[in-house]
Amino acid sequence: MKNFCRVFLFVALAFPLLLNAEEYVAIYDEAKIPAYELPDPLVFENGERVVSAADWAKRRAELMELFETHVYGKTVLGRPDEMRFETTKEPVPFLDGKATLSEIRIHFTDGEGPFLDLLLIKPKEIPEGGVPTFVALNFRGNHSIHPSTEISLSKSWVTENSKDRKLGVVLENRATEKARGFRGSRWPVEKIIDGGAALATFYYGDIDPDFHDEFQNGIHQLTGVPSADEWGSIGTWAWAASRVRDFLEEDADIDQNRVAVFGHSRLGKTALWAGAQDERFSLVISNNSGCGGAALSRRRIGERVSRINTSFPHWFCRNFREYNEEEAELPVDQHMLITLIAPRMVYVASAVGDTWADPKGEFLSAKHAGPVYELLGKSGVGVESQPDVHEPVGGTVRYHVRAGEHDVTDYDWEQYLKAIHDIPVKK
Ligand code: GTR
Repeated sequence: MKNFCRVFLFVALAFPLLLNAEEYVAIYDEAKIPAYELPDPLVFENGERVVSAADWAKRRAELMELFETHVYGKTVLGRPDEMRFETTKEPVPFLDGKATLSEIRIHFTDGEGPFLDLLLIKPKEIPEGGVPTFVALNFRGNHSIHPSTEISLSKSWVTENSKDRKLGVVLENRATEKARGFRGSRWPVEKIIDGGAALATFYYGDIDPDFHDEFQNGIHQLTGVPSADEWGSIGTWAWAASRVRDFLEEDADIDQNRVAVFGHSRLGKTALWAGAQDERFSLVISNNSGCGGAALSRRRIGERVSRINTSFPHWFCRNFREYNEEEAELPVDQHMLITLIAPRMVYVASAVGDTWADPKGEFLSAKHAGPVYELLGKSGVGVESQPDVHEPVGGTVRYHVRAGEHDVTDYDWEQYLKAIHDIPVKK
């Protein structure tokens, strides 16, 4: 018996160690970053310098193609001719009457086939010129942002982890009634309404459920399996944000000059890519977006290209895998993604405890986008080094790092509300 116990103990202890042998080891020590040189957004691929706004337009096109080919993949679908908007819930009073809530199903075909459900919450009083609006992607279904039973419970496939099972919010990959509002802490809806903005939110899984099925489900049903330089899931989610933007164009209540796109984490990566491609977003908000988002790939801190492509093989285009251990070979780095948004406003936000996403790398991207903004007569972050916690910086390019973990908090939203009102009015 004693021997059996010994063997049992040995197996129990050794097995996880064996399993961990291949485990990814993240670097957090700045001293371990190999020397790197960032590619210059203001130098053409042929080595010539960008010296004017006209040059920049050409360089921007060059960079866009590089990101399409090597990182996110080409967006293979435009606005489908068959796209139609079905109001599934006419506006009802919400938040004690200070807001209205409505639901719209955006169909991408004239039949059954893929659609997204948009939840639109607007202040009751619409100011002259319309209300600034956040287009925001959510992780767990529209019902997860607020407990109101006015919000339809999503019927789409949703992720299910052990925590969800314990809470009873997801059963066999479907949301339950208990899921209403369970992600409410990330969505201070009342603060947004009191802050004079509207919220247009949708569940990213409506477009492409977030697991790798070799691109069979979601919007891929319309476009087929992508080739190596065509979109992965991030590309599809970004495309969906643009279809929501299409819908908002037809709504007279919306301030068309002040529409932001917002996302957290993988959806922060998505927001940046959506904002880079779609110039109708006049503010682009990346909340804790990390690797493949705002963080510089060449720093290799926390999550690296190799790790993200292994854990999430469906997010980026297949070509991105070529850079798994070869960040220095990338023809771009993530500061250049931010330059694609210029001269429009961009907000990069980090959290001190979110080391996996490399907060300093996120700051440096925002900073190194500065020269392009300056060339176009706008301001960058305006500081040399990462500011202290809760000290937002910048003008057209903004940045803050807050206390706490990988999350979205009221503090973050307070800054985004200020930013959306600061979007310059077009003359
Ligand atoms: C992590 C992933 C990050 C980030 C995050 C999220 O597992 O490594 O890149 O995207 O998920 O989206 O919550």
